[in-house]
Amino acid sequence: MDDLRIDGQRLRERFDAFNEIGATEAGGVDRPALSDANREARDRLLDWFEEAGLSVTVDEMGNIFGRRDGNRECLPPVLFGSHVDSQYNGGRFDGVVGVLGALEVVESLNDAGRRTDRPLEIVSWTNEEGVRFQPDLLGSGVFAGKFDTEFAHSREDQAGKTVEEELERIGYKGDRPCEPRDIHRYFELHVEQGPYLDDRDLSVAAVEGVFGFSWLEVTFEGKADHAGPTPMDSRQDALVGASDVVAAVRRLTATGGDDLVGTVGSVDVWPDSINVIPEVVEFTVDLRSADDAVVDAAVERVRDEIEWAATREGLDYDCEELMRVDAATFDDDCVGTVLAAMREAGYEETQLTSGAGHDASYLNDVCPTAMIFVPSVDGVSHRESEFTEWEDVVAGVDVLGRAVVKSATV
Ligand code: HGY
Ligand code: MN
Ligand code: MN
Repeated sequence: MDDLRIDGQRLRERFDAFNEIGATEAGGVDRPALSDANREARDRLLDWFEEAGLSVTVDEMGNIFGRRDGNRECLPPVLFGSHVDSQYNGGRFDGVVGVLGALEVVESLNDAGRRTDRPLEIVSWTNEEGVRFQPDLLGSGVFAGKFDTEFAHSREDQAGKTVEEELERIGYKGDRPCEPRDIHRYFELHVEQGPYLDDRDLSVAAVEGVFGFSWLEVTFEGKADHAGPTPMDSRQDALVGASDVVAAVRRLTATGGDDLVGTVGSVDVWPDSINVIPEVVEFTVDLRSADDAVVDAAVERVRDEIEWAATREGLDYDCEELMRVDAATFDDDCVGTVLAAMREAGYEETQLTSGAGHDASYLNDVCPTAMIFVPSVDGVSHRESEFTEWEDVVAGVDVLGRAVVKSATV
């Protein structure tokens, strides 16, 4: 890889131009999956992929692939990339570093006039975040055979729009089937989104696996009534039930397993009026651990807490599991290739497990997979102030390029 130079300036200009799309006042981005901003971002990627000489295909889930021929076209490709859909008020680095970093590796190979033995494919996955359409990791999930296309296309946002309608509306419902195919290896560069690397002043790490997680959607139904005359002992207050479960999730994570984390991130109250007892409350629970048994036990415990809270307050309830992705342990050889690339580039060999979910979790069921992390300053992510020092981004892309070239050399 020594004859390859990552052009940090070119990458920085591209990164800044890309993040003008859907930019928010506070310096973040608002590019939820299949939104107009997401379409504009996709259009920009297609232009850049084509300018870099890649042959571009879009599959029926809107996943975008850019292929660079190898000397031995008959061999399965090395695939690398990430996602460009964002949280509603998300950071500029989450996902984008992996897609534009992959493009920069291709540009650096073009600059060096170098063709790898294996073909290369870079990818931008649809709906990684799962904020507008659940479940998350939808595009990579169909690619890995976790969901069928019909299910994925039918998923609706809060306005009742389906994934299929929105793919058609923005012009990204491709013809290519979205299904597992022969891939040699998958690599994903991503910001860590936690404090580990930043606390240790490290620039890059190999990722050896990803937490498993469950998303629950809970509905409590009580009775709306007047906030004044209704006696306290005759109320059926859906928000009291929900609050009990929110507190239980926090308590549970203190004892359920040393790496267990739990979050209630979204709550809707109806009728949401200052002087009406809440009748319906819908909320979500996100439970994660590197150990699937810990996640399973936590889900069972939360289901019990929901039932107990409903009984105490006289509520009806429903609890649906929106998604369950198993913990992923990446392929030793693949992780070893990343560590060798780090060694070659002069970085201290560090590896860690990701608490954030990634498309790589599903690719891990298709082919040998590994990830590369670069630090998030103060561990911040899924917030507009998300930041990674530029020299760390370039370090990550350098390691990505070395790992990809090693894997693409026969
Ligand atoms: O939820 C996650 O960890 C990812 O950002 N979709
Ligand atoms: Mn991400
Ligand atoms: Mn994210």
